[in-house]
Amino acid sequence: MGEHDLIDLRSDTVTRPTPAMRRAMAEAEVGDDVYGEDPAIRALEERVADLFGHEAALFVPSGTMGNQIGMRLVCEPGQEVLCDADAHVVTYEMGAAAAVFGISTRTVVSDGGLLDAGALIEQVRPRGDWHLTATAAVAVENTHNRGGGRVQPLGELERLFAWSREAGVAVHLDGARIWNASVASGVDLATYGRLADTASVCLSKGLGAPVGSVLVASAERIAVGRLWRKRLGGGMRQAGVLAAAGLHALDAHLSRLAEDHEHARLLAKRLGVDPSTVETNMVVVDDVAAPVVAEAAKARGVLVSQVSPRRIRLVTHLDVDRAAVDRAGDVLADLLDR
Ligand code: TLP
Repeated sequence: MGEHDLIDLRSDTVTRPTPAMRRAMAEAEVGDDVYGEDPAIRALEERVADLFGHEAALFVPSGTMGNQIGMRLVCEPGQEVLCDADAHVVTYEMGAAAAVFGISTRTVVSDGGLLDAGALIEQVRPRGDWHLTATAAVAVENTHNRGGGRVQPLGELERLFAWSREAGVAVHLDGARIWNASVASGVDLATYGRLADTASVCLSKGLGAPVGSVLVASAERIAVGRLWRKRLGGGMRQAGVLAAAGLHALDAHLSRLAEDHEHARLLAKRLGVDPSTVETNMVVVDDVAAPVVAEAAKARGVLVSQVSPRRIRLVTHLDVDRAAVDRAGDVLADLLDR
């Protein structure tokens, strides 16, 4: 079996550009984006800023860079960002906030990543105290990765944002999969956008672009973000080929995310996982010997990711069609004795 016959459910990051996307990339009008002269990048930044109701946007190479610059824009070194204990920004970003920016993070244990605005607010520490590390920002992840692709309740997001205005604390949204949240909940992107000061959204997850994320914020903040991107080595030149992939993804791949969600529910049903726990494109299977299952599944052509020794994660995406979902379901059901 060749590499391309594998059904890769490890992540929605693994998608390859479709022929139509490759054509759009090949035809992109490009310029030097460090000079601000790449028309495709400019078009993408404007479009994404508009979608989320923000003044400006910045194309960055990865969601990690989008999150880290986004947090730096609302938090000074020596201050803290508060988030849930399973957040991507503290779990999978290599301690970047501390290592790169001198930002302290403090975490609050949540129920499967679900935002509880009250619980976060309770932990916020004020500025101007002689002893305390001031909480400058709160970070929220939607959908929540380690929460199994859960959509954050709109009411909690609204509560947190309304409170943050009074308190002078900023809100950063890790919206790597905000598209999935919007398609699943019917809440539009602008509504999610206006509930955050800075938001990082990824083109290279469910939307299927090969590379790239976009940070949205006020024009003033994005101008500073541009400096940080350059400092970090994220200033790219003829990056319009990547922006063209992103623009194509927004045109062609946004509404089809509903199909990925349907596929995830089908997989869940097949594996005896309660489908009501599957809100978007992820299925989490607990109480399994993750390394054993992953190895055995791989031998039978299905790749899954191990989130912990007892948990595997299956992610549906553009490169997994209904037939592949059925085949993967059969293999995994057999292995898991379901
Ligand atoms: N998540 C990856 C891994 O890092 C775990 C995955 O396979 O799910 N925010 C969220 C919520 C994410 O899930 C990810 C990627 C990122 C940010 C970072 O994006 P990249 O990989 O582009 O830096």
